[in-house]
Amino acid sequence: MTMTQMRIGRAVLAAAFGLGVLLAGGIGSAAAADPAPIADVGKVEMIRKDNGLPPDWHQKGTFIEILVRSYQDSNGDGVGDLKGLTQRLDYLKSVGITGIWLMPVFKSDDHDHGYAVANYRDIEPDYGTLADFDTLLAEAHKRGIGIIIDYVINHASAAHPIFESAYRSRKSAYRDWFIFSDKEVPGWTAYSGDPWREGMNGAYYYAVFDQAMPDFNLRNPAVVDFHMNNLKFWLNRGVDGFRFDAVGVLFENSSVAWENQPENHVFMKNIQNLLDSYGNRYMVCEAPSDPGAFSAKDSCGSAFAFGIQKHIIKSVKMGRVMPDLLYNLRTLPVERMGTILENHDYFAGSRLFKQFNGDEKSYKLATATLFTMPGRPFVYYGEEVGLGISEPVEQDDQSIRGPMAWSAEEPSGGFSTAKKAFRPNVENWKTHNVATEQADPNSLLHWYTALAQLRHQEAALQTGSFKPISKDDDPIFAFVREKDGEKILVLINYAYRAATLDLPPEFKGQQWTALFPANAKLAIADKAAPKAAKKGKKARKSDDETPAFVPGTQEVKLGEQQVQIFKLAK
Ligand SMILES: [Ca+2]
Ligand SMILES: [Ca+2]
Repeated sequence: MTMTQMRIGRAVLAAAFGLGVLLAGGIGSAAAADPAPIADVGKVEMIRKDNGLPPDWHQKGTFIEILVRSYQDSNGDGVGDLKGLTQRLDYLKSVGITGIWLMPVFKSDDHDHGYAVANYRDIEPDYGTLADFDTLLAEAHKRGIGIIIDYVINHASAAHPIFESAYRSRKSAYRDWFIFSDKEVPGWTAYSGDPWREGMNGAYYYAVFDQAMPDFNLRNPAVVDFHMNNLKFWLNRGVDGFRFDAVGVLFENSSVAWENQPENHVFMKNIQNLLDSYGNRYMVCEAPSDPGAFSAKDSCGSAFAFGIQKHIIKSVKMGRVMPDLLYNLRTLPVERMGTILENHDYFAGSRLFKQFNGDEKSYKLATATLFTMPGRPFVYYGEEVGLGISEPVEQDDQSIRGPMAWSAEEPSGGFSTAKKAFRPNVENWKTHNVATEQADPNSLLHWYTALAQLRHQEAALQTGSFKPISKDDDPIFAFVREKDGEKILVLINYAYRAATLDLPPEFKGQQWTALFPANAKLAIADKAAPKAAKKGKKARKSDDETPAFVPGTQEVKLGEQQVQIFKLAK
């Protein structure tokens, strides 16, 4: 959730639902009528369903984040849908994808990103039906692909019937589902300013992101049940887990304690327990300001490793291993986390293609880092072909959510047959699309596919330990991943020139076989003596200290921006 998302949420809502009138308190008499039954309230019994995926499937492969609206239109209305996505599952499998994160697919009031949910138990009409969703899930499972769906706990759409009821009457059965105050609440400042919004009849309600997205009162057990029942609704259908939105702001205790509160972790642990009771499910949280804490076992168990993507990209741009990259890999539980290079929010960065100004060699170095370091890699749809920016758009974030480019065919690169899709084609759709890159063995798509498949096949790359050989500011990022006696050596030269790196003594005499590229040769040589070695300086044996020259020690050499991956021969 970002500021631009909030603004578009409000603008679209106000236009579509007359929310401006509602929020200005213009509707006073609506409470008299009996409300219609609300679709997503009520008990759901747990029905366990085996998803047929391998145990710990989510640790073994590569996820892709998909905005259904932008992926594939199946009926020519210019908007992506679930049937269209189902048609592309074979493609995703061919790239080596084993997990999909769907951005919100529930019925929503924003008709854009989907984070203003209007019904937690139905599909966004633009995307199709529950039956379409069930088909997508079954077809994904047939291909060994799991699907996790976005779920918003913190807030509903202001046009959700439960909030409309709560908003209009103090006597509403749902009044205590949200956070109201009968008087002004001074002294609060959140992301978009004062989170207390003026409601009807002198009341105020709490909405941390936007007036059109009121926060739930999660201290009310009925609200907890509401979410638990909705989660069961989807787990019963066979979804493989969830991506939870904005878990940093679930509970608020005061004007200086409204983010990352202890209650948030307890709440998320309860949800983790629910998923555990279904078995073989996976959940990952969005908590940009404290991802390590939310990755703990007593919290979400996994969260996105926000920050690391910037350190990877900066290392590539600077041509050396940034200290922050090594520091984060040392201090965060990255092996539990979801790792990314880009996503649907600008706060995580622009499209990679933009960040690297179309320089594919640099792009490939970042990708190689993502796929070989610990964590669960999450690719953002189109990242694998270098999808660029879509312009013009009304809000920044929409430009990084452009239509997927499948081919160079008019009108919209295979995304839709409509003359005008809901959003402009991305800037580089003619060159950076699936068909064009499938025909080019040096393309980004082939690079991604090879790395995703390598990671899928090597357990040490999935869940192995991580031991860096490089130190801060070295041009080459070198590390060893190890699991069950299998060792993989990763060498990534970030520098725009050939570079060398000292190797620890145990490399002497070891035999490494090439994994990537298949014809890679490990260029290890005895280290040449420095020309002006200080007299009398003793060689040090300990590799904890900066090594001085030791006769017979070795170094490895890589060409400019070269990537090599090896496996220790047995
Ligand atoms: Ca459509
Ligand atoms: Ca909240």
